[in-house]
Amino acid sequence: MRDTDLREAADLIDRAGRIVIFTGAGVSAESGIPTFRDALSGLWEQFDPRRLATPEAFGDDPALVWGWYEWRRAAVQQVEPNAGHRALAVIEQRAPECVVVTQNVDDLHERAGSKEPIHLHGSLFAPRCSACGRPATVANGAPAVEGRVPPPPCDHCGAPIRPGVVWFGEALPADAFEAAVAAAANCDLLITVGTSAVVFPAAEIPQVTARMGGAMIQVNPEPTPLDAVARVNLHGPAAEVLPALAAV
Ligand code: BV8
Ligand code: ZN
Repeated sequence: MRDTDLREAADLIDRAGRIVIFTGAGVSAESGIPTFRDALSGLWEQFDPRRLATPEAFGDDPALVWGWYEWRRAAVQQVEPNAGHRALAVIEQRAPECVVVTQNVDDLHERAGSKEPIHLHGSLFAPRCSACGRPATVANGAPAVEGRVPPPPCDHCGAPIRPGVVWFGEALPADAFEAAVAAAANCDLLITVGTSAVVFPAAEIPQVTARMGGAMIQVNPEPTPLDAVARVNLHGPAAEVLPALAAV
């Protein structure tokens, strides 16, 4: 990552009136939360996350899928936001207007001080009834076992509680997606961090900014389809690049 790129990125941020910060699993990697593409550890190693994160998997084996999400939720509760999350919160606070749009289902942006991030794919902390949709509460702390955990029944109708995330094949929450598209269409600058930009329709968000003439900064150690439309590509890990960017 060249100093000139960092300088150019910092200038784009200083000159921007309206900023969108768009994040994927890579921004949480240095907190110790594996991305979807990293090999899942332990019991889950034998499973493909893209097959587990589906309504079919939950229908076939609710205890396996609920156990996986409970394990992931406990893992998030045991880690801290990293310097990348915190630097993004600083950039957000300095900007005249700024909104965080995340594909992540953890609460690390909130815990780092970001205000009301838009969660395009839901949250590990918003389980709901799989039938009547009523919000359900989750016990704090790690599940008793790492493995299959039968989902609790809904207090109201008795159907199984499900994770409050968007599974493959499910529609994104319309209000969240519409708000994200509007912000991306009207911003001067979109900063994309830690996403492979291959899951749709979320991956449309940075493309909207590019089509509407907004500038784009990308932070990712690997190339992605967004390299072609980013004004500045900062190739490095979020917890190293973002604090350097916020400090320029
Ligand atoms: C929909 C929540 C329609 C759950 C997630 C063919 C068949 C079937 C479906 C499709 C198909 N083709 C397209 C589709 C649609 C499908 C899709 O896009 N599939 C892809 C795989 C091709 N999309 C959907 O199904 C969506 N719904 O289309 O519905 C519809 C419409 C109307 C009515 C009914 C239905 C729903 C998609 C949402 C799925 N849920 N998450 C959960 O978390 O369990 S997606 C999940 O995977 C993540 O949220 C993320 O968005 C995505 C990718 O995960 P990762 O790869 O881990 O993360 P990311 O992409 O962010 O990549 C990690 C990046 O970080 C890498 O680039 C890496 O280099 C970088 N990195 C690593 N370390 C660092 C770093 N960067 C910075 N610093 C570091 N240290
Ligand atoms: Zn119910």
